[in-house]
Amino acid sequence: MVDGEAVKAVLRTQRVELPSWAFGNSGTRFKVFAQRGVPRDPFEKIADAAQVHRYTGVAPSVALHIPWDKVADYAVLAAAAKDLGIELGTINANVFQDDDYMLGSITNPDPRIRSKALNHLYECVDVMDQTGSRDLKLWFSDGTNYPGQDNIRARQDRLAEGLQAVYERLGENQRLILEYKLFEPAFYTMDVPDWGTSFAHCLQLGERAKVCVDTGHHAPGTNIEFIVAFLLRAGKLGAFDFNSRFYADDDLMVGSADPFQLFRIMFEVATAGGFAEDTEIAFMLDQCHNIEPKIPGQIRSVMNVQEATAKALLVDLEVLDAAQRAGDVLGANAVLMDAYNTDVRPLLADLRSEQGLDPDPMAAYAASGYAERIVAERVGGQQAGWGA
Ligand code: LRH
Ligand code: MN
Repeated sequence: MVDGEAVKAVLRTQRVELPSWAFGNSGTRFKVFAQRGVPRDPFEKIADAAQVHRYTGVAPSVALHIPWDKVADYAVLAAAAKDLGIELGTINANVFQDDDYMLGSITNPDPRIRSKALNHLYECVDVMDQTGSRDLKLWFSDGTNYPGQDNIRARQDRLAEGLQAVYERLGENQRLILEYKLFEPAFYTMDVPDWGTSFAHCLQLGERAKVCVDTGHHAPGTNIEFIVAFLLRAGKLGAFDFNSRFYADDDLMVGSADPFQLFRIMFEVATAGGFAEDTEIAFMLDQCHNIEPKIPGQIRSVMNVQEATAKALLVDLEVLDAAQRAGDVLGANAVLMDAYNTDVRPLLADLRSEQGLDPDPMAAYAASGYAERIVAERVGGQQAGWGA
């Protein structure tokens, strides 16, 4: 039997990083629904992120997106975060919202536009120097919509050149995290469409270049835990952008569409030692709460990550190993299903009580009055969003 205390000891060290943009308005091309009480600036976004950490105890950092979170002085924002008991995390670059990037950013045929995009990436490294962030996350919307529109190999040359230039600008304790995506906004080729392309570029760049697995960025039916196991074995899994989807890049709450898939992913992380206190993996959420309240949506998402992790840690590895060696297919599968079918909510409630937290974070937040307070206080001004 797996020792519940040992599982709790690992869960106590878990860290889930929140996306600042999840607290702003978001939507689809059809509509971005505004919600009352939404932050108007990065300071209000980190205040909301701090609420999630306050009630879950495992969300001590918030990722920023530049320029959505542009401020005059990032050291002031970092100090404000510290006062709220959290810290600023991954810096996300944005070379996907400028008219100049219609045909690409660092892969654009026009060298003037490539250097403009590169300058933004350098600016993001400067922000990291001010916030003390370790990771620069790069997702490129770059791609083409029609066969023949551009030379696929030439774009890879430009991509490699741009990535090399950014990599050389990083400090020795800083990392480049390259995120891939199968499609959207480009619909014929994306220049970083899959894990293999990101992996190959990261291998070429060096030790401090790692792959980001966004769970919404694969073709339907993709076995994401295989990708995770492969990247872990190669020491190239740098980060997750957790969310879930029924169809495309739906950015729904992690674990809401397919909790069994999340469990299978966390099982590969657990068996590769990825939940060690000094883990190199950044466990981030990348979600949009288009119609649901955003802070409770983030709290629920963090709890879904905790539940999947707890179930993964409950797998009896000794019994599993014996069954696998014996070729006992059903026996081995049953070991995993037993863990997955275990109700871990009492264990997590105990853990929270032991951490001095309310065992029910959703109820505790609802009872805090914070939601009503921000609706009353945040009147006027420009609500935060993607600015798309
Ligand atoms: C692209 C993406 C990327 C972010 C953006 C908010 O789909 O997953 O990680 O920059 O969403
Ligand atoms: Mn993402």
